[in-house]
Amino acid sequence: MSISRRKLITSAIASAAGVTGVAVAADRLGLLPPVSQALYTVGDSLTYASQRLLTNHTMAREFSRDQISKVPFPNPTAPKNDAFKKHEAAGFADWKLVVSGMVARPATFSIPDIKKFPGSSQITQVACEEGWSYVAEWSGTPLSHILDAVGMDPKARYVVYSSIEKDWWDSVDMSDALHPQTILTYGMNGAEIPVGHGGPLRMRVPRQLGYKSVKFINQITVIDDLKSYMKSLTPPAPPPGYSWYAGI
Ligand SMILES: Nc1nc2c(c(=O)[nH]1)N[C@H]1C(S)=C(S)[C@@H](COP(=O)(O)O)O[C@H]1N2
Ligand SMILES: [Mo]
Repeated sequence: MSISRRKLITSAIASAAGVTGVAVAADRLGLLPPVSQALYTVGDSLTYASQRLLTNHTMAREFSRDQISKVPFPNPTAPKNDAFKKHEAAGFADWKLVVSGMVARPATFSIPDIKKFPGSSQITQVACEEGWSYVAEWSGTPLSHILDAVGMDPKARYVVYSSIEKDWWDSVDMSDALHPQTILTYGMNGAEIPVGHGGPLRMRVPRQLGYKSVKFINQITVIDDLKSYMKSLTPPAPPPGYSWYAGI
């Protein structure tokens, strides 16, 4: 999106509501980021709102095969916990993805189960907030297929996805959860996804920064209220510092 269009929309929302009324107006329209991590200002909220208005249906850039990075950078490598090491030693034969929350039919999927859903591949970039990036081909199944299979409640607003590393989880709104490029990924560059890059199962959210693409996924929870969900966790939420919305 061009900066000038974003500015235009931002100032349109601002002048329509008056600066103090902006947050209220944006919230009514479903355009406020659901969790603010201390540093959110009116400006950040407006950026989120204008991004959302303009980019609901846009696609992340896709690259050609000759642009795939020769040496992608894993950050960090495999989880150090024993549960993960056991799974790795067993070739991930018992890896399970548990899907629950606001769904009609909570379910548990193995990796072969997930591979039965229609597949999708993309050559997209992982861009870390630290400034580095790489391009790889990712294959998996769109998250939307899994959500369809479990009968997601139409009132649900967020999809939380968690890894076997307890402090690594994140969430997206329905614009990203149902987006065709948001895929549960089991393949990378034509092979199984290596452990360093999130094998056996990784969420790829290519329209947002790398940290939203959580690795080693074993749980998906469909919810409508992110704030209370975060409060219900012990410890309450991941450490602040990363903004919830990281659109690129
Ligand atoms: N489970 C888990 N997922 C994670 C991370 C992590 O440490 N643990 N790091 C995140 C960050 S900050 C980035 S930039 C990308 C890096 O992806 P890569 O390891 O394929 O380079 O993974 C994201 N997903
Ligand atoms: Mo990152």
